[in-house]
Amino acid sequence: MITEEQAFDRRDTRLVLAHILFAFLALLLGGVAGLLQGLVRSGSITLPYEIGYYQLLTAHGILMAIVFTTYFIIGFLYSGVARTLGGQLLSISRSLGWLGFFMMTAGTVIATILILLNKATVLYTFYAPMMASPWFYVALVLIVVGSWMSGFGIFIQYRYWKRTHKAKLSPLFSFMAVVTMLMWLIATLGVAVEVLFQLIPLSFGWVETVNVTLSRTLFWYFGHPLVYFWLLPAYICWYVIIPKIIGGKIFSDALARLSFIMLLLFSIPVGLHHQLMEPGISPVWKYVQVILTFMVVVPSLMTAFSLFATFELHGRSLGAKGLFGWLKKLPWKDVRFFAPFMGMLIFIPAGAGGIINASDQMNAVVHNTLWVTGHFHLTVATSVALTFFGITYWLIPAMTGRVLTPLLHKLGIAQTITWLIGMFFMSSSMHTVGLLGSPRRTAFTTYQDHPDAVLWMPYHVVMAIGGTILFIGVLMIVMNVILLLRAPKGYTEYPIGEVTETAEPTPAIFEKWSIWVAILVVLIFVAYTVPVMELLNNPGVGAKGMVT
Ligand code: HAS
Ligand code: CU
Repeated sequence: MITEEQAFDRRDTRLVLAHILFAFLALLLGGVAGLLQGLVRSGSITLPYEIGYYQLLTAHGILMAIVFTTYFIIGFLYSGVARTLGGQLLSISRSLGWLGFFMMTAGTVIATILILLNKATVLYTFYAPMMASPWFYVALVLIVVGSWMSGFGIFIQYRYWKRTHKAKLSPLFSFMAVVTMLMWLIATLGVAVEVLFQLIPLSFGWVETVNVTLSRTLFWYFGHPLVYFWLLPAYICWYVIIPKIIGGKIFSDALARLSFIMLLLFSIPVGLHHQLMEPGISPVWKYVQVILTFMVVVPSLMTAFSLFATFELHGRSLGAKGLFGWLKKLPWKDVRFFAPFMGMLIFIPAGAGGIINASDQMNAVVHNTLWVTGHFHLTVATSVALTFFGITYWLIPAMTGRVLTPLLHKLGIAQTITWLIGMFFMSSSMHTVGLLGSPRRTAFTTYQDHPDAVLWMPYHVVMAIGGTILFIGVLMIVMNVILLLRAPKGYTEYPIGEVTETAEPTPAIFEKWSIWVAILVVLIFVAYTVPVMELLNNPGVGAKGMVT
């Protein structure tokens, strides 16, 4: 039976579904680009109609890493905020959600058209002095400002709930949603400055040259927290949703909030770990930011600890014996668990790879090689993507009043396994060939049959095989989404976990936002003031923009 309280307001359903379905459309288009570029890179095909490799690579990066993720995240956060903060969205929050949706969609459509016209072949990092059509940057502004609107909608709903529930602890999901959007807001300021004050003036021809290192520093001030913007919603699923799905409890509310606060504080002042190999930034500041990078690893280790605790406590309550007996008690046939769990499992080697990247000496080995591409296909394209897929299996039915059938569970598990196999081939060959020196962001070439390049070729072929399997995985998830929309009518629960009874109460300080934002601002100033001053005072010879 569907009770009033369980069913979603239809207007909220529409908003959430619009975001989720748009995300999967982007995944499909981005997947086509990914397939083609894997085949080109391995020398298996050449592209027709003068389509360029880098054009595809730009489309793939923007559609997957920016569009798929951002739409999915906003849809998911809105659903959970509606569910946990009063059962439905305030009309102002809903309106801001739609405003954000339309702004982001306008931006996405313009950006995609320009990429297809080969007027924005600058990859998803749009490094200067490469120069796209100015309208591409305007489109990016629309996407970013649109996402802010959705963020404001979430903040307003949260503040209203806090006002009307004096002295009560906010629900964990909503707290985490606020942290995610707050981090996003503060992080995107960097890229906004880069785009508004450097790239738009350059591409419109208002200025002659651009300070390249400064633009990259502003980009990575945003670019690292960007990866946590993808990760935190997956963590929300792992902390809040998964315990409920397995029938267990959240290990500790306070630990979960502390880890999110630490992620908020340490995600931003670390961007220089993407610029360790760059001249023009003094090593002292790289060192400071590497230390902070190792700080941001701590909350992920806490997350791993907390998840193990949830799984083990649950398993033991069902009578599991021995060190790993609890593993047998987990619901392996439930795709809502299986897909995100595989994401967690992969996050162990993925995170280890990140720690390697962040270590200066080792970064010298892996920087700008396919190793890094392997790293982010494990992190965002496996840990995060599989978690988002896992969410989709209950989110769409819960929002639309349908049920997840046993057949869909099986199809979902098959999709997850396909993804894992494809990623195994693709990512492990990327990691290996990266160590052998094969560069990233490069189209097919034999380097005049240089012996090193000859060594790389078989790995590039394996990458293409993995990429092809992954493309089948994309088609499978898109098919599953369509089947979910047509699943039989019925009631599906929105799984929100409860905390173990024995956990310590959560200190109220976690919701003293002014304190955390103040500490964050101090950290940002400590980490960035001197390096940015150095870059401003020593712009060297500014570079002229160039169209690739
Ligand atoms: Fe990264 C480059 C460092 C995490 C994404 N990263 C990238 C790029 C992307 C990306 C997209 O320091 C390329 C950007 C570009 O285009 O140039 N990364 C790190 C570090 C971490 C890290 C230290 N990255 C991520 C995440 C991403 C992501 C998350 C996306 C979602 N990364 C770097 C560096 C570079 C970089 C350098 C620049 C490289 C270069 O030279 O260009 C850390 O946050 C990782 C911490 C994670 C852990 C793992 C915890 C494990 C958990 C799972 C528990 C499992 C359970 C299941 C419970 C410590 C929580 C167990 C069950 C059993 C049965 C065992
Ligand atoms: Cu980073």
